[in-house]
Amino acid sequence: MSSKEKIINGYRHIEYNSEVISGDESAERCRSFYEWLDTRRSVRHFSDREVSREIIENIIRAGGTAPSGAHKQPWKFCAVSNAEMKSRIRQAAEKEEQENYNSRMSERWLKDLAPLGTDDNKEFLEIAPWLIIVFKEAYELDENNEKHNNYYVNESVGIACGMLISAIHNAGLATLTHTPSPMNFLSDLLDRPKNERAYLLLPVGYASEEAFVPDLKRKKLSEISDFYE
Ligand code: IYR
Repeated sequence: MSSKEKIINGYRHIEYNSEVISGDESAERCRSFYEWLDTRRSVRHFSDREVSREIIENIIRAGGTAPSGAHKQPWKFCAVSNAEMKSRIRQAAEKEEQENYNSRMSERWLKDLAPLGTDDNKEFLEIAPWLIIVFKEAYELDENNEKHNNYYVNESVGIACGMLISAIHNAGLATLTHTPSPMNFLSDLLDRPKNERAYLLLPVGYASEEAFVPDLKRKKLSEISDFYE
């Protein structure tokens, strides 16, 4: 519990009590955090083993800690475990993906995807015990039903999804970022309000005992960074 407070622009601010740790401790923590994050992979082979609602709730809470433009928290996480609903989502997603793989995607795109081994079969949408569909809230309505656009919505929701994915990994669970395109069928199937747009679909569950992932390599530090010291 923080004790000190301050009023800024008429609003209460509370003291931020950051943990004070040594440089060595920081170095050790971020090395081991990176090594742990590096074990995460996008998984497409799931077990149907049950995952409790409590686990999903805390994963969503973790996603909801993300920073957002003007603290509008412009996200909604829809968690689906209902088998009938999952099956409807699979059917609609596969319909779009068939179009994508057979005509909408360019030759180059298909070539780039070849190493991942993806196709229009989205069996995982029924096998994984949960689907989390993330919606972004493009705008909010005030008391007079007037629209006000949210700020930096894509950035905010993207960050929240990153935190959600880390929380899923932390729970010993697997996921992948599935983006059936176009995704508006999700708004219809889940009967979402008009200010929400589907952003990302994440199947969540335990990886199946025999799960395979492509043998991909991440870019090296020197390829993903430039330092200006
Ligand atoms: N949405 C399709 C295709 C796809 C596109 C990209 I870019 C990927 O990295 C992976 C798949 C699908 O989910 O199969």
